[in-house]
Amino acid sequence: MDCLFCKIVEGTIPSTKVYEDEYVYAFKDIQPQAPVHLLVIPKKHIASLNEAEPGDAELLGRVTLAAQRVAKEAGLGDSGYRVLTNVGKDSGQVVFHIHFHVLGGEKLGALNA
Ligand code: DGP
Repeated sequence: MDCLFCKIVEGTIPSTKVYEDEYVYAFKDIQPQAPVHLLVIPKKHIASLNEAEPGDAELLGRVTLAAQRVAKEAGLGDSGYRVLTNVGKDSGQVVFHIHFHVLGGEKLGALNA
């Protein structure tokens, strides 16, 4: 499958890893939109939240808790942070392997910016 984030998980495309376990991979976004901008993904290829299925519930829980973990490890636990996933063309999703952005390190702007 020709998927950028699958290649990052495999290591054939380099990334700056901040966390990895059996199910989840997290790394620095290459085009940061905030002082801290991380991406947290399941290693399993799911194109977007639209394609997630009930059987992915535990996996997505793991991804969500990994987002909490990397945010805290980046020092955002007290100041707060934003976790979001873009879904489809109106959201601006450009990489079709589900990913959760973790943004923080400054006062964040309005959600619909
Ligand atoms: P989205 O618009 O939600 O699909 O966000 C995709 C994000 O992926 C965007 O913030 C930039 C980031 N990105 C794209 N290509 C690469 C890459 O090769 N490496 C890393 N680390 N991030 C990437």
